[in-house]
Amino acid sequence: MAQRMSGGRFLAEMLAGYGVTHVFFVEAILRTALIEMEALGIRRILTHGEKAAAYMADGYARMRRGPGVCMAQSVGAANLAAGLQEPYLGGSPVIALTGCQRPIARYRNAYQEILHAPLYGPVTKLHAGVETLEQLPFLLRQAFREATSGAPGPVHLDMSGHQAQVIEGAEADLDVVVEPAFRQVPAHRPAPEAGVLRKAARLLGQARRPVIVAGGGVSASGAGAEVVALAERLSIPVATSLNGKETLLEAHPLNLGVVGRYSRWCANRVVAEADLVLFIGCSTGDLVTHGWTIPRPGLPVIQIDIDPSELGRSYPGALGVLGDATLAVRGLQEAVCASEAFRPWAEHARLMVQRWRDEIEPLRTSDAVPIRPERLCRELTERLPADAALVADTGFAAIWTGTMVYLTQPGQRYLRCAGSLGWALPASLGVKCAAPERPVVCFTGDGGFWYHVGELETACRYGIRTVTVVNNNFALGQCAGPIRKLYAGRAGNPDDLCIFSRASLAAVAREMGCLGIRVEAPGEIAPAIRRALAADRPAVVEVITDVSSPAPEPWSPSQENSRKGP
Ligand SMILES: Cc1ncc(C[n+]2csc(CCOP(=O)(O)OP(=O)(O)O)c2C)c(N)n1
Repeated sequence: MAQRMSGGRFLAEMLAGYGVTHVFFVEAILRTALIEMEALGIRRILTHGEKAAAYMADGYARMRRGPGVCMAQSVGAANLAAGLQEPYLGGSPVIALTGCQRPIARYRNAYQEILHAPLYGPVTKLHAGVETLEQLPFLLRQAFREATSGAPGPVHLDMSGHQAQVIEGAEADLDVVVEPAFRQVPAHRPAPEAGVLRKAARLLGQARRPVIVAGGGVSASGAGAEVVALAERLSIPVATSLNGKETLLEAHPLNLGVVGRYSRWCANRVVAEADLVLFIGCSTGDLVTHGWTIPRPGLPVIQIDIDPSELGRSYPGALGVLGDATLAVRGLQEAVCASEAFRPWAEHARLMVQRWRDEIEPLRTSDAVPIRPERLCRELTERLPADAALVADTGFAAIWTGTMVYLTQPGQRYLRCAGSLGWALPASLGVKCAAPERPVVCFTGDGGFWYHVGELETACRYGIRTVTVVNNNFALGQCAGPIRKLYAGRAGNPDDLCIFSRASLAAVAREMGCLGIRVEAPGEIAPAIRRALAADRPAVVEVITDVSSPAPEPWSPSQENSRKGP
């Protein structure tokens, strides 16, 4: 039944109806809607920048596997759009709401406004203008629908009035109709065609050295158990993308680890040796395939994906299985015959992983000062609670955590930056908002930490108790090596391009109200992490490491050093 209500009330009721518990924003936007939201129990998280608000909504969305909402007024729209690049690349259902000048003000030097469409086009699945309140019900539902359906991603609604006041201030007879399917990802679970599954089973049966590469689509679908069951049934080794790391536990004998450019050499070698690769919910971009060399072009490939446009994208001729990963893998399991044929191959792969483990063990147990990042990863592995979410920044932070922090418990989650340095700190706040009962640990370099350091004040203000572990080498570590190499023999100062001051990040954090601990010796890491996890406020553990401890280069089929710069 339609009811007379304001746009602000309608928006608040719809968000509550779709299960949104937090919104992330910078003033001044949708003020009356925010007041209505308070009455409905939605928490309003006021941030220190629109990009951070987008990252928080992104972390929130990835953790919940459901929509996250961020908002900005017109002049903040460009900052907010910048923050949508990350959820766009990460396939995260973020809904961005902005204000824009009324049509009569546009193209007349309207105060504080440029065109929004060109900013949002490349980073959203849907960008729509809301000129009248009557449009809002349709466009808001469409926003939830598009964000959560198929391959999830950000959407944007540009609402009339630079603070969206035209929409929220208007009144109309409105029905609060919520479509529950779009409260979470996946909104739908399309089943693959039986004939295609039979073909895939046949191809798999003809292989001698198959490998599974599991991506973020496995997590999004909740298909981890199905992937492990299929792998176990046939003894197929499993590599993952960084986003797919949650798929199986570290100790699983079929787990090869992360493959691609940010990877373990053992995973790269085994996937390169495979004679068939089964990608499951994996984007086949250059990061996971190490520049499309692993697997090599032309190798038989089967690809399971919910997005038809991904099937064959980088491996033309791939057998495409369109559908939800859980249903597709279950269907494939039913279509294959259990077999021992791949056992020797799986054993070969396991030994390769064991060799990698033996090789890095001395670094994981190193007592060196400055601390080795590998030792930090081991300490973090051992302290990570069974239900923790680990949120990792990009660059070395992704390599260290992706390859050397082990997930040992089925309840642990791993959420990693798709590539935007500085994402992890604000994203971890969003993750904690989505799962307040879980311990949330952010892992970042100091370069990443500095981006949004002010959000620690936000965390303190709202009591968002995250633990931030900073691998502090006082430098853009991933860049320092290549920059110094480029300078070799040339006069000048490479440090200008990549070295920071030795400011104490723990002290900066303390000033904002956090628990801040600086750690300089390996034996201090465990007690510091324990204290941080038990703290009654957000905590920062600053671990001093050495910029001359770079993360390992990826193994290439050509054995050439083919790592691209960050
Ligand atoms: C928005 C953005 N700008 C620049 C980069 C390039 N980049 C990748 S890693 C990196 C250095 C990271 O330094 P830090 O966070 O201190 O971590 P470390 O490498 O020292 O572990 C840079 C500048 C990026 N990925 N994203």
